[in-house]
Amino acid sequence: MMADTSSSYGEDLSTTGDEADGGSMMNVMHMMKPGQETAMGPVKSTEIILEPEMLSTLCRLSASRASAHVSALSRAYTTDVATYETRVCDTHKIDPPGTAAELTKDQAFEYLEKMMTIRRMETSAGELYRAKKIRGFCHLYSGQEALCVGMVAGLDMAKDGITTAYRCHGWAYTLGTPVEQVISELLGRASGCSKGKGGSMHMYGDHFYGGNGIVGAQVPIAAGIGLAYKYLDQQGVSVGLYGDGASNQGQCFEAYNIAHLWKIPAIFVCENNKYGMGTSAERSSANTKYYTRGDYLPGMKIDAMDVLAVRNATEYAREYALNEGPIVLEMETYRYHGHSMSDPDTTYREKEEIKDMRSNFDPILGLKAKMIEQGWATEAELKAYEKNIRAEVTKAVKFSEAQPEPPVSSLITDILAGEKMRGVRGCDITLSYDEL
Ligand SMILES: Cc1ncc(C[n+]2csc(CCOP(=O)(O)OP(=O)(O)O)c2C)c(N)n1
Ligand SMILES: [Mg+2]
Repeated sequence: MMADTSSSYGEDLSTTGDEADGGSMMNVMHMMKPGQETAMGPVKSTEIILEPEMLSTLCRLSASRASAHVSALSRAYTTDVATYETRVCDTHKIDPPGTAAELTKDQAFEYLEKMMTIRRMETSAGELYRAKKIRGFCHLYSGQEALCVGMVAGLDMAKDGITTAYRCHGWAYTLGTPVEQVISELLGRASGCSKGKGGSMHMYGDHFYGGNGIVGAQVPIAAGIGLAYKYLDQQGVSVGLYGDGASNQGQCFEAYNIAHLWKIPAIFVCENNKYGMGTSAERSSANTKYYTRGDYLPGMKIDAMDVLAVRNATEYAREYALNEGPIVLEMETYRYHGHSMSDPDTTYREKEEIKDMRSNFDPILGLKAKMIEQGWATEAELKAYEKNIRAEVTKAVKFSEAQPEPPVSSLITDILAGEKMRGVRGCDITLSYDEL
């Protein structure tokens, strides 16, 4: 582990500019040390050198875009940044990504805020369920937060798409749905992200294709979205997430097959949280090396309790999927609660196991420790930070509880996108709600 304690902080280099010009500029820009020889003579103090190739690249850009790039890049080199070693990925038919992961102070706070918000949001959802205010299904994501936060950090969400299963609250939030819309949806309120008609398992958003209740069904959907990206030459990657239990569904293998044949830019992600309902991975899967299950597809196993490992592997996989085609990622994670709220969670795993995971592998505690180690915050400051997040989530719950339920007339809307509904059996769609 090494730390570079530069005096101020700014943006993440990898998010500045588009790939076409910003990306190539990165290759010719160096941090030069005092005394180091350059074509322009020895460097007098630590400074950023723009090499001729980079200067000409900048000239090709419009003046305003060029200056935006320069200021962003310059700021990035005065960022508080630390480098951490992540766990080496086990791999199948592909070289592993590097283990060094950079973390800026800004990124650390961003990831922490997101993970803490999800944790608190899920705790509140559990309380609302126990109070019988949330009805039906409710699958919590506590313990798995580093997965959605790390993956979204490693993707380009202006271009990429995500499809997941029913354990989707954290994904909806990370992909831009405000907490109050997630909670409203769980409570079945009109202010919910699916207008109160989807509930826990059916949340959608920009570049977010659910929220799917049928185990495994999200995998071919993701392959189809990837095919659309390729067909339309959109340079996007489609991510399809499924569980260790879902991984044994035949449709996963059908999706792998067609994705490989057609070189679809897809990342198939097995969220191995060790259980499918009350059945352990060992009892449900003949081969628990989920990253090898794509056979002819390359695969990697990632420590998904570490947000940096997830982000790094995602960046690497995205590049691969765009250029070569599909890849399988096994994200090794853990769920803290039962499968759903109706799962007593006492018959198939030991309390000690959950306790051990919570104390020794928790993604939030792991990131907090790094931030304290770097001197970016004290324990007390992070406690106060968490208290604020808790207050925000409580506000969102209060807001949601005060919202109305969707009107009964909304039962016959939003059935087909962009098209008039052609008729519902047993119901005359030409009648207004009052006439029904
Ligand atoms: C096709 C189908 N079969 C069975 C179910 C019932 N079911 C819901 S969740 C689940 C277990 C899935 O476990 P896993 O894929 O590991 O996901 P996790 O709940 O651990 O996130 C099952 C069997 C379903 N929803 N759809
Ligand atoms: Mg599972």
